[in-house]
Amino acid sequence: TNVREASAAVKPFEEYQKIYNDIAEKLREEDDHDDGSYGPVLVRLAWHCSGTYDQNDPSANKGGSYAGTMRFQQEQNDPENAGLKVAQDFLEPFKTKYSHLSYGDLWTLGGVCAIQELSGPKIKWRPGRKDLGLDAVPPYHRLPDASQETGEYVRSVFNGRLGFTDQEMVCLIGVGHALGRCHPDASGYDGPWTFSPTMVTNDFFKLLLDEDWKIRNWDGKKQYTDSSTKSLMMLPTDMVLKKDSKFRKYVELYAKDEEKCMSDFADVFSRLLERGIKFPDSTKPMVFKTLEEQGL
Ligand code: DDH
Repeated sequence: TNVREASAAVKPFEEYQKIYNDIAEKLREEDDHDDGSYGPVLVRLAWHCSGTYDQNDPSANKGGSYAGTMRFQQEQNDPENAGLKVAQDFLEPFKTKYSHLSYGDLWTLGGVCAIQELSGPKIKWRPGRKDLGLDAVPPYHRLPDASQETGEYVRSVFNGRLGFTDQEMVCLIGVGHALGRCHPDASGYDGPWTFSPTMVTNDFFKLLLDEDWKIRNWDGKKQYTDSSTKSLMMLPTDMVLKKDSKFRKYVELYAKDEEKCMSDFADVFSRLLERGIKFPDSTKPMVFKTLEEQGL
Protein backbone atom coordinates (compact mmCIF):
# COMPACT_ATOMS: atom_id res chain seq x y z
CA THR A 1 0.00 0.00 0.00
CA ASN A 2 0.96 3.55 -0.59
CA VAL A 3 2.23 4.54 2.85
CA ARG A 4 5.26 5.96 4.62
CA GLU A 5 6.51 4.81 7.99
CA ALA A 6 6.48 7.32 10.83
CA SER A 7 9.32 7.25 13.30
CA ALA A 8 8.58 6.30 16.88
CA ALA A 9 7.58 9.28 19.05
CA VAL A 10 10.79 10.91 20.14
CA LYS A 11 9.31 12.67 23.16
CA PRO A 12 6.76 11.83 25.85
CA PHE A 13 3.16 13.15 25.73
CA GLU A 14 3.99 16.03 28.11
CA GLU A 15 6.42 17.54 25.59
CA TYR A 16 3.70 17.69 22.90
CA GLN A 17 1.20 19.14 25.37
CA LYS A 18 3.78 21.85 26.04
CA ILE A 19 4.05 22.63 22.33
CA TYR A 20 0.24 22.61 22.08
CA ASN A 21 0.10 25.12 24.95
CA ASP A 22 2.67 27.38 23.30
CA ILE A 23 0.67 27.46 20.07
CA ALA A 24 -2.61 27.98 21.97
CA GLU A 25 -1.13 30.86 23.97
CA LYS A 26 0.13 32.56 20.83
CA LEU A 27 -3.35 32.12 19.30
CA ARG A 28 -4.87 33.82 22.34
CA GLU A 29 -2.34 36.66 22.38
CA GLU A 30 -2.30 37.53 18.68
CA ASP A 31 -5.83 38.57 17.86
CA ASP A 32 -5.01 41.02 15.07
CA HIS A 33 -5.81 38.70 12.15
CA ASP A 34 -9.12 38.66 10.23
CA ASP A 35 -12.05 38.09 12.63
CA GLY A 36 -9.72 38.05 15.63
CA SER A 37 -7.94 34.72 15.24
CA TYR A 38 -5.25 32.90 13.31
CA GLY A 39 -7.10 29.66 14.15
CA PRO A 40 -9.00 29.26 10.85
CA VAL A 41 -5.92 29.72 8.68
CA LEU A 42 -4.05 27.17 10.84
CA VAL A 43 -6.85 24.68 10.22
CA ARG A 44 -6.59 25.33 6.49
CA LEU A 45 -2.81 24.79 6.56
CA ALA A 46 -3.30 21.43 8.32
CA TRP A 47 -5.89 20.44 5.70
CA HIS A 48 -3.86 21.59 2.68
CA CYS A 49 -0.67 19.88 3.81
CA SER A 50 -2.67 16.65 4.21
CA GLY A 51 -5.13 16.99 1.32
CA THR A 52 -2.52 16.46 -1.40
CA TYR A 53 -2.37 12.74 -0.60
CA ASP A 54 -3.15 10.42 -3.49
CA GLN A 55 -3.74 6.83 -2.46
CA ASN A 56 -3.11 5.69 -6.05
CA ASP A 57 0.27 7.37 -6.46
CA PRO A 58 3.16 5.06 -5.58
CA SER A 59 5.81 7.64 -6.60
CA ALA A 60 8.03 9.72 -4.33
CA ASN A 61 5.67 12.70 -4.52
CA LYS A 62 2.55 11.01 -3.21
CA GLY A 63 1.60 14.04 -1.07
CA GLY A 64 0.00 14.14 2.37
CA SER A 65 1.21 15.68 5.60
CA TYR A 66 4.19 13.36 6.09
CA ALA A 67 6.96 15.17 4.23
CA GLY A 68 6.42 18.83 5.21
CA THR A 69 6.98 19.89 1.60
CA MET A 70 4.94 23.09 1.78
CA ARG A 71 8.08 24.67 3.19
CA PHE A 72 9.28 24.70 -0.45
CA GLN A 73 8.36 27.59 -2.74
CA GLN A 74 7.25 25.09 -5.36
CA GLU A 75 4.37 23.85 -3.19
CA GLN A 76 3.59 27.28 -1.75
CA ASN A 77 3.12 28.51 -5.31
CA ASP A 78 0.28 26.08 -5.97
CA PRO A 79 -2.53 28.63 -6.51
CA GLU A 80 -4.73 26.68 -4.06
CA ASN A 81 -2.17 27.41 -1.31
CA ALA A 82 -2.33 31.20 -1.69
CA GLY A 83 -2.63 32.83 1.72
CA LEU A 84 -1.16 29.95 3.73
CA LYS A 85 2.25 31.56 4.25
CA VAL A 86 0.58 33.53 7.05
CA ALA A 87 -0.07 30.27 8.90
CA GLN A 88 3.41 28.89 8.23
CA ASP A 89 4.98 32.10 9.56
CA PHE A 90 2.76 31.98 12.65
CA LEU A 91 4.06 28.48 13.48
CA GLU A 92 7.72 28.94 12.45
CA PRO A 93 8.96 30.03 15.92
CA PHE A 94 7.92 26.62 17.30
CA LYS A 95 10.03 24.84 14.70
CA THR A 96 13.01 26.82 15.99
CA LYS A 97 12.14 26.26 19.66
CA TYR A 98 11.35 22.52 19.28
CA SER A 99 13.86 21.48 16.64
CA HIS A 100 12.98 17.76 17.00
CA LEU A 101 9.56 18.53 15.52
CA SER A 102 9.10 17.99 11.76
CA TYR A 103 7.07 20.46 9.70
CA GLY A 104 4.40 17.82 9.08
CA ASP A 105 4.02 17.30 12.82
CA LEU A 106 4.05 21.05 13.52
CA TRP A 107 1.42 21.98 10.90
CA THR A 108 -0.95 19.14 11.79
CA LEU A 109 -0.58 19.88 15.51
CA GLY A 110 -1.31 23.57 14.72
CA GLY A 111 -4.62 22.52 13.15
CA VAL A 112 -5.52 20.25 16.07
CA CYS A 113 -4.75 23.05 18.53
CA ALA A 114 -6.79 25.60 16.55
CA ILE A 115 -9.85 23.35 16.36
CA GLN A 116 -9.79 22.59 20.08
CA GLU A 117 -9.12 26.19 21.14
CA LEU A 118 -11.96 27.44 18.89
CA SER A 119 -14.32 25.26 20.98
CA GLY A 120 -14.23 22.27 18.67
CA PRO A 121 -14.02 18.59 19.60
CA LYS A 122 -10.90 16.74 20.79
CA ILE A 123 -8.78 15.57 17.86
CA LYS A 124 -6.51 12.54 18.33
CA TRP A 125 -3.01 13.20 17.01
CA ARG A 126 0.24 11.24 16.58
CA PRO A 127 3.81 12.47 15.93
CA GLY A 128 6.51 10.94 13.74
CA ARG A 129 6.31 12.59 10.30
CA LYS A 130 9.68 13.29 8.65
CA ASP A 131 10.76 16.22 6.49
CA LEU A 132 11.64 15.04 2.99
CA GLY A 133 13.21 16.87 0.07
CA LEU A 134 12.04 18.61 -3.09
CA ASP A 135 11.36 15.35 -4.91
CA ALA A 136 8.52 14.70 -2.47
CA VAL A 137 6.59 17.85 -3.50
CA PRO A 138 3.19 16.70 -4.83
CA PRO A 139 1.94 17.91 -8.23
CA TYR A 140 -0.61 20.75 -8.49
CA HIS A 141 -4.37 20.18 -8.99
CA ARG A 142 -4.72 17.73 -6.15
CA LEU A 143 -6.30 20.28 -3.81
CA PRO A 144 -9.92 21.04 -4.74
CA ASP A 145 -10.89 23.78 -7.18
CA ALA A 146 -13.81 25.73 -5.69
CA SER A 147 -15.28 26.69 -9.08
CA GLN A 148 -16.28 23.10 -9.86
CA GLU A 149 -19.95 22.44 -9.30
CA THR A 150 -20.52 18.70 -9.62
CA GLY A 151 -20.68 15.85 -7.15
CA GLU A 152 -18.48 13.87 -9.47
CA TYR A 153 -15.68 16.42 -9.06
CA VAL A 154 -15.92 16.61 -5.26
CA ARG A 155 -15.91 12.80 -5.07
CA SER A 156 -12.90 12.58 -7.39
CA VAL A 157 -10.85 14.50 -4.82
CA PHE A 158 -12.20 13.10 -1.57
CA ASN A 159 -12.96 9.55 -2.57
CA GLY A 160 -10.70 8.98 -5.55
CA ARG A 161 -7.52 10.34 -4.01
CA LEU A 162 -8.15 10.60 -0.26
CA GLY A 163 -10.42 7.57 0.16
CA PHE A 164 -13.29 9.18 2.14
CA THR A 165 -17.00 8.32 1.91
CA ASP A 166 -19.77 10.79 0.94
CA GLN A 167 -20.67 11.25 4.60
CA GLU A 168 -17.06 11.91 5.58
CA MET A 169 -16.53 14.51 2.84
CA VAL A 170 -19.70 16.37 3.79
CA CYS A 171 -18.55 16.44 7.41
CA LEU A 172 -15.04 17.66 6.59
CA ILE A 173 -16.10 20.42 4.20
CA GLY A 174 -19.02 21.70 6.29
CA VAL A 175 -17.23 21.88 9.62
CA GLY A 176 -14.08 23.27 7.96
CA HIS A 177 -16.10 26.02 6.32
CA ALA A 178 -17.81 27.00 9.56
CA LEU A 179 -14.44 28.63 10.19
CA GLY A 180 -12.70 31.59 8.62
CA ARG A 181 -13.32 33.37 5.39
CA CYS A 182 -12.30 33.77 1.77
CA HIS A 183 -9.86 36.52 0.86
CA PRO A 184 -10.00 38.31 -2.50
CA ASP A 185 -6.18 38.60 -2.49
CA ALA A 186 -5.73 34.86 -1.83
CA SER A 187 -8.41 32.76 -3.60
CA GLY A 188 -10.30 35.58 -5.30
CA TYR A 189 -13.45 34.68 -3.36
CA ASP A 190 -14.80 36.94 -0.63
CA GLY A 191 -16.39 36.58 2.79
CA PRO A 192 -17.24 34.14 5.61
CA TRP A 193 -19.65 31.17 5.52
CA THR A 194 -21.09 31.71 9.01
CA PHE A 195 -21.71 34.48 11.54
CA SER A 196 -19.20 32.93 13.98
CA PRO A 197 -16.07 32.26 11.90
CA THR A 198 -13.88 31.75 14.96
CA MET A 199 -16.03 28.99 16.50
CA VAL A 200 -16.26 25.36 15.42
CA THR A 201 -20.01 24.77 14.88
CA ASN A 202 -22.48 22.96 12.63
CA ASP A 203 -23.82 26.34 11.44
CA PHE A 204 -22.59 25.82 7.87
CA PHE A 205 -25.07 22.96 7.47
CA LYS A 206 -27.99 24.92 8.95
CA LEU A 207 -27.29 27.99 6.84
CA LEU A 208 -26.77 25.98 3.66
CA LEU A 209 -30.24 24.42 4.10
CA ASP A 210 -32.20 27.34 5.57
CA GLU A 211 -30.97 30.30 3.56
CA ASP A 212 -31.92 31.19 0.03
CA TRP A 213 -28.56 31.27 -1.80
CA LYS A 214 -28.28 33.45 -4.92
CA ILE A 215 -25.36 34.02 -7.28
CA ARG A 216 -23.61 37.15 -6.05
CA ASN A 217 -23.80 40.10 -8.34
CA TRP A 218 -20.22 41.36 -8.52
CA ASP A 219 -17.28 41.40 -10.88
CA GLY A 220 -15.41 38.65 -8.99
CA LYS A 221 -15.54 34.86 -9.27
CA LYS A 222 -18.87 33.04 -9.27
CA GLN A 223 -19.96 32.58 -5.66
CA TYR A 224 -23.26 32.55 -3.77
CA THR A 225 -24.66 34.98 -1.22
CA ASP A 226 -27.51 34.62 1.30
CA SER A 227 -30.63 36.59 0.41
CA SER A 228 -31.38 37.70 4.00
CA THR A 229 -28.18 39.49 5.01
CA LYS A 230 -26.01 39.36 1.87
CA SER A 231 -23.02 39.06 4.22
CA LEU A 232 -22.33 35.32 3.95
CA MET A 233 -20.98 33.21 1.11
CA MET A 234 -20.95 29.73 -0.38
CA LEU A 235 -18.51 28.43 -2.97
CA PRO A 236 -19.76 26.50 -6.01
CA THR A 237 -18.31 23.30 -4.45
CA ASP A 238 -20.23 24.06 -1.22
CA MET A 239 -23.52 24.32 -3.12
CA VAL A 240 -22.95 20.83 -4.50
CA LEU A 241 -23.53 19.48 -0.98
CA LYS A 242 -27.09 20.87 -1.10
CA LYS A 243 -27.86 19.98 -4.72
CA ASP A 244 -26.60 16.37 -4.79
CA SER A 245 -29.19 14.24 -3.00
CA LYS A 246 -26.61 11.73 -1.74
CA PHE A 247 -24.67 14.54 -0.07
CA ARG A 248 -27.76 16.43 1.04
CA LYS A 249 -29.02 13.75 3.39
CA TYR A 250 -25.83 14.14 5.41
CA VAL A 251 -26.15 17.94 5.37
CA GLU A 252 -29.60 17.43 6.90
CA LEU A 253 -28.26 14.96 9.46
CA TYR A 254 -25.46 17.28 10.60
CA ALA A 255 -27.72 20.36 10.66
CA LYS A 256 -30.01 18.52 13.10
CA ASP A 257 -27.47 16.69 15.24
CA GLU A 258 -24.58 18.86 16.39
CA GLU A 259 -23.19 16.21 18.73
CA LYS A 260 -22.95 13.61 15.96
CA CYS A 261 -21.49 16.24 13.66
CA MET A 262 -18.69 17.06 16.11
CA SER A 263 -17.82 13.46 16.98
CA ASP A 264 -17.76 12.45 13.30
CA PHE A 265 -15.62 15.48 12.46
CA ALA A 266 -13.12 14.67 15.23
CA ASP A 267 -12.69 11.19 13.85
CA VAL A 268 -12.45 12.09 10.16
CA PHE A 269 -10.20 15.15 10.61
CA SER A 270 -7.79 13.05 12.64
CA ARG A 271 -7.67 10.46 9.83
CA LEU A 272 -7.24 13.21 7.21
CA LEU A 273 -4.07 14.35 8.99
CA GLU A 274 -2.70 10.78 8.89
CA ARG A 275 -3.47 9.84 5.30
CA GLY A 276 -0.63 7.77 3.83
CA ILE A 277 1.24 7.34 7.13
CA LYS A 278 1.81 4.19 9.13
CA PHE A 279 2.57 4.82 12.79
CA PRO A 280 4.40 2.27 14.94
CA ASP A 281 2.21 0.43 17.47
CA SER A 282 4.21 2.07 20.24
CA THR A 283 2.90 5.53 19.23
CA LYS A 284 -0.46 5.90 20.96
CA PRO A 285 -2.86 8.62 19.79
CA MET A 286 -2.53 11.71 21.97
CA VAL A 287 -5.42 13.86 23.18
CA PHE A 288 -4.46 17.32 24.39
CA LYS A 289 -6.08 19.41 27.09
CA THR A 290 -7.22 22.89 26.11
CA LEU A 291 -5.75 25.91 27.93
CA GLU A 292 -9.08 26.35 29.66
CA GLU A 293 -9.13 22.78 30.96
CA GLN A 294 -5.67 23.34 32.44
CA GLY A 295 -6.77 26.60 34.07
CA LEU A 296 -4.27 28.51 31.93
FE1 DDH B 1 -11.69 25.20 2.38
N1 DDH B 1 -11.46 26.93 1.31
N2 DDH B 1 -12.13 24.19 0.70
N3 DDH B 1 -11.77 23.50 3.47
N4 DDH B 1 -11.13 26.26 4.04
C1 DDH B 1 -11.14 28.18 1.78
C2 DDH B 1 -10.95 28.52 3.09
C3 DDH B 1 -10.97 27.62 4.14
C4 DDH B 1 -12.23 24.71 -0.56
C5 DDH B 1 -11.92 26.01 -0.94
C6 DDH B 1 -11.60 27.03 -0.06
C7 DDH B 1 -12.09 22.26 2.99
C8 DDH B 1 -12.53 21.98 1.69
C9 DDH B 1 -12.53 22.88 0.64
C10 DDH B 1 -11.01 25.72 5.31
C11 DDH B 1 -11.08 24.39 5.66
C12 DDH B 1 -11.42 23.35 4.79
C13 DDH B 1 -11.05 29.09 0.69
C14 DDH B 1 -10.68 30.56 0.80
C15 DDH B 1 -11.34 28.39 -0.46
C16 DDH B 1 -11.39 28.93 -1.87
C17 DDH B 1 -9.16 30.77 0.88
C18 DDH B 1 -8.79 32.22 1.01
O1 DDH B 1 -9.21 33.00 0.16
O2 DDH B 1 -8.05 32.56 1.96
C19 DDH B 1 -12.72 23.70 -1.47
C20 DDH B 1 -12.94 23.90 -2.96
C21 DDH B 1 -12.93 22.58 -0.73
C22 DDH B 1 -13.49 21.30 -1.18
O3 DDH B 1 -13.25 20.32 -0.50
C23 DDH B 1 -14.24 21.11 -2.22
C24 DDH B 1 -11.90 21.26 4.02
C25 DDH B 1 -12.12 19.76 3.83
C26 DDH B 1 -11.48 21.94 5.15
C27 DDH B 1 -11.14 21.40 6.50
O4 DDH B 1 -10.65 22.07 7.32
C28 DDH B 1 -11.34 20.01 6.84
C29 DDH B 1 -10.80 26.80 6.26
C30 DDH B 1 -10.67 26.64 7.78
C31 DDH B 1 -10.78 27.98 5.54
C32 DDH B 1 -10.63 29.41 6.07
C33 DDH B 1 -9.21 29.89 5.99
C34 DDH B 1 -9.04 31.31 6.49
O5 DDH B 1 -7.97 31.87 6.23
O6 DDH B 1 -9.94 31.87 7.14
